[in-house]
Amino acid sequence: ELGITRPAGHKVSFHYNSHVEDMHFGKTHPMKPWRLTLAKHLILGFGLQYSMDTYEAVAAGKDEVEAFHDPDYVDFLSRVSPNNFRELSEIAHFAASIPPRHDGDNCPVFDGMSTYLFLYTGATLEATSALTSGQSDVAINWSGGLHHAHKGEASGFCYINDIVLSILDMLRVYPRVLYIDIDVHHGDGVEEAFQRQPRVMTLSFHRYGPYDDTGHKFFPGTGDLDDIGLRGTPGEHFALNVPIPSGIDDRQYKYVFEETCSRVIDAFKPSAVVLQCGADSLGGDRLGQFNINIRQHGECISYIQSRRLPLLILGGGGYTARNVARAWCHETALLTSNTLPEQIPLDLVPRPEAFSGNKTHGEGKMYPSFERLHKNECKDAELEFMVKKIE
Ligand code: ZLM
Ligand code: CA
Ligand code: ZN
Repeated sequence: ELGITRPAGHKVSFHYNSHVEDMHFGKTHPMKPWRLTLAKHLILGFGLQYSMDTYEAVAAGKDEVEAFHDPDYVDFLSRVSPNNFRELSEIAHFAASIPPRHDGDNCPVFDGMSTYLFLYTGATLEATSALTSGQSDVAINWSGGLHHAHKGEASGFCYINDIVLSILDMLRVYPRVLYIDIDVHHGDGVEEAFQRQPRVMTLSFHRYGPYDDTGHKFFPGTGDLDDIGLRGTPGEHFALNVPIPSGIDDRQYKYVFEETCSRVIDAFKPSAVVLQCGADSLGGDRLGQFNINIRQHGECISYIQSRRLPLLILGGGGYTARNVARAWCHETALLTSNTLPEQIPLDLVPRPEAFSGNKTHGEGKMYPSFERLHKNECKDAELEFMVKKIE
């Protein structure tokens, strides 16, 4: 052993299967898989594929998905379609979260759904093995990061929890895994799966409060400060939540994110990190209520990458499609140490008229300003109070 090592944090791989783009959750459903088409075109348009290993992902196997999910539920997901879901639901109590029972608007059964689910999961599992085998230092799957799915139940646009499956794989190789979630929603499914597990620390930043801007509870309504893992089990203190009021801006987000993550990484000493990069925390998101810019969203990713641990990068929410694409392209550039020009090379991205209702896409503005997009302001004192409490 001469002790020659490849410098850490340099080899990046990208795991994706374009067939996930073909799916439609329904006409007005906020989750638009075609945001991944936009992201892909930007990434390819800038030539970022030359800075990474790119892999066309294959679908996950049912057996792989059963490492976390109930076999009956997996079987249901693998066979369900708009034509047969009524018959299947009748014999399957676990389909309670699929229409017409409840939450059916959120988690509809749509054409090609099985293909979609097993492909995004396959991409995450491939990305995971690129890391655990030591082939990659950073592995990216923008189609993954579906953090709400439970063992036997779909929730909040998520059916298979690819994150939990990935962490379970990682635990075979790494002593400790840190999960960080910057989606505007609480990463409840991942937290719940590992709430008794001291080898996995889950940390979610999310919109939380008694009521949101519209007078309703912000989904899923969990993840308060005192939610720290299951009490009385070894997992107690191995979950952490940062509940945030609406309107938080770049400076404030940078403060809570870096203060919290530095302490968590120093104390927990993870062997690897899974980062869910939901882009619904951006200002101007159709569902989100934060006020942060693509630049700060990206800085969160750079901050974690600078700790030089094996890093799995996943997508998640993000409902203003053009901004999702800009953010994830920008972050792919950061992860591969590329600096992008301020202008998108217009000849390389799909023309705006191809996407009705998205007239601003392709205007060439990479870093839109979101200043004062939300009416609500977030008070510094509230955030300081929280960081003190987390200490
Ligand atoms: N109703 N259609 C984030 C998951 C957020 C629960 C309120 C359904 C919507 C939303 C669905 C077309 C991630 C809730 C909502 C209406 C109960 C949520 C279908 C509009 C529509 O027009 C819509 C008929 C739909 C859903 C809005 N749902 C907005 N917010 C949340 C789930 C997922 O980003 O974290 C990760 C990918 N659900 O607020 C209701 C309470 C169902
Ligand atoms: Ca979150
Ligand atoms: Zn979300």
